[in-house]
Amino acid sequence: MSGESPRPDPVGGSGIDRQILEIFRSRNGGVVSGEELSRYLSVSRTAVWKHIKALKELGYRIEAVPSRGYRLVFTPDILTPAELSAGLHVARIGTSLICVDETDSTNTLAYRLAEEGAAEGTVVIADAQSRGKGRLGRQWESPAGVNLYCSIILRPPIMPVHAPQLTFLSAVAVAEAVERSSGLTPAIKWPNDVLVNGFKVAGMLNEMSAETERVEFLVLGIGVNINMQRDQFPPDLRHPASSLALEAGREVGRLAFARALLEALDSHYARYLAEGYAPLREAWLGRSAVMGRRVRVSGQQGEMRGTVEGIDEIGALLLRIPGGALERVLAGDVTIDE
Ligand code: BT5
Repeated sequence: MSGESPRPDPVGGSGIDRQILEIFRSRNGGVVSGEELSRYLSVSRTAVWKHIKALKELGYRIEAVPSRGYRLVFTPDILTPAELSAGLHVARIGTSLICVDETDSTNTLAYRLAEEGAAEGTVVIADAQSRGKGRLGRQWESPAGVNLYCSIILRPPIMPVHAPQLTFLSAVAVAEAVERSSGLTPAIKWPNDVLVNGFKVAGMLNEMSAETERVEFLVLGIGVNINMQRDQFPPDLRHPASSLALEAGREVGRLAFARALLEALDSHYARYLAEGYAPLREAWLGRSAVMGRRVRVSGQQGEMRGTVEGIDEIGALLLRIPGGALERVLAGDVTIDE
């Protein structure tokens, strides 16, 4: 497996492998002759054969049909720009896709690319992370081949104080993608854990570069446990955790999930830019697991109990505490009281 350099080919954002896959797809499982491929791609028959061999090594099943050509019979569930962008309907988020086998943290890589000028909507995806980051220096377990680890670069024209509004973008989009790809019913716990049947299946970590008056860029980091198995979870979890596959009782396609996620992020972000925070806040409240519930919040100032009444303009949790006062909580871990 290669390191963290983006791979333009095979099956990167451009190149012959991607074109071969596009031709196969346009035939819907039909046979394509080697001669046709070589003519279309302006390469030799031997070169075509070499590319087909490389695709097979990635897990594509391509049958040779004697004296007629080749046929694509199986596409692996791998996260590559070619597969992700096939049939993806987005205007901004996901128009530039960078997929690597492994990196320390997709957030770190995306942050670096953003500093170097990467465009808004650039998405960084890794099959595995060696030092996946949780909040407050915690670790995010990131085994290869089973989950989604991605980071999205945004450059919204907003003040830094409003940046927390966009933490809700990830949670709402993940919840929609969970529903679309697995049929499960997700709920969001403030600020942005996504739960299924009370188990944490996704976590988000946002990072920002800003001046006093202006956000330079935001990196939305999203980790989703898709097909992770029981024995792959670390032993001492902060919150009981699970994966979509464990909850649904069947494997869930990573590609289908990732496409659904990018489309949901793209449409909610477009709406945020056009209409502001209100629709996003409504969507978040509609899926909230904490709204109206009695909770405990532990943060830097210790523990607080109360009933959740909503979230405010800057994403703070509004908590009605015993005695009747309304507290605004800016950060902390929430536990729902039974
Ligand atoms: C989070 O932190 O939930 C944020 C996780 C963000 C991960 C994504 S992956 C792509 C991007 N690149 C990164 O480097 N990070 C982001 P927090 O609420 O602090 O939860 C972390 C805690 O959850 C850990 O201390 C563990 O107890 C537990 N945990 C670790 N790995 C987990 C997993 N895969 N699933 C569920 N819980 C996990």
